[in-house]
Amino acid sequence: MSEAEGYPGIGRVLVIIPTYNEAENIRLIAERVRRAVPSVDILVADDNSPDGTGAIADDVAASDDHVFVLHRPGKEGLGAAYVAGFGWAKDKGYDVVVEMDADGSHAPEELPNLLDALRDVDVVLGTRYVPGGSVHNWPLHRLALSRGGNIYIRMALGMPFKDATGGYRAYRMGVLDKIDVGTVASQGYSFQVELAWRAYRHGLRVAEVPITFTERERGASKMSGNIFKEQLLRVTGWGLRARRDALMAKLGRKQRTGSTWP
Ligand SMILES: Nc1nc2c(ncn2[C@@H]2O[C@H](COP(=O)(O)OP(=O)(O)O)[C@@H](O)[C@H]2O)c(=O)[nH]1
Ligand SMILES: [Mg+2]
Repeated sequence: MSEAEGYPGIGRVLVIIPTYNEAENIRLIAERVRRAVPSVDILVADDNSPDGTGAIADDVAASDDHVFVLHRPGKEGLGAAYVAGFGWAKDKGYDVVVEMDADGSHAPEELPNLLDALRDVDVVLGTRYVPGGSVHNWPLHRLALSRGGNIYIRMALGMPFKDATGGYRAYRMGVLDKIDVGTVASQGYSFQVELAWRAYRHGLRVAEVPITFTERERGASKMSGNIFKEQLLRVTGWGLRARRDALMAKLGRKQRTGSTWP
């Protein structure tokens, strides 16, 4: 297959990398992605980073016609950057979008594993918490927060995924319309949970593929207490609503069939 047709059996792939103050990382990650899978394109979605990430990304794009930059006016959170990137991908006719962090936590060298798995499904979640997956250089409290968060999500939502908060994923483009991604309200990392939840509720085919997550060596994390709180509140709300809907559906059915409901 020629490079113009994209990744074999998958088509044209756009790797979206959201950035906020990733000046020390953006050049390296773009190079690693291009080396690992030369057929993919990259879109850097930068929120006008004060450290000049956007200008460095422009520089990379100027010397590589597979790299593009979406300049956004200011910091609006990971979710908004991805939604804008998805819209860009749709306009340009890509077949698949990939989410990837800029800080090297998601190894571009593992991207073929995600894309190969996508041949049989609609969404691939890169997963730290299945056999073969791993987390490196995270302090214990961060690991506990992530693992505990995922256990809570499984309990609250009754969805089977082992890693619903991860940010290394591949989606077929058609999926994003099906789950109406433009209406996703989450700002921070609950964006990832919301997309997994919508995919699950729509009965889409979702696969989890093991990944090796390595904490950043350069630059600062944007994780905050508020981001964690947003996730907790939203997940609890979705879980309660799902239970209420299930109950209403059950009661409605009983009413119609004239069973025990008065
Ligand atoms: N465009 C944009 N990118 C963001 C924002 N917040 C985080 N990111 C990017 O999202 C990715 C993950 O963020 P990071 O700080 O590494 O979070 P952590 O890995 O959970 O500690 C990185 O590429 C960040 O630069 C934001 O508000 N806007
Ligand atoms: Mg990170």
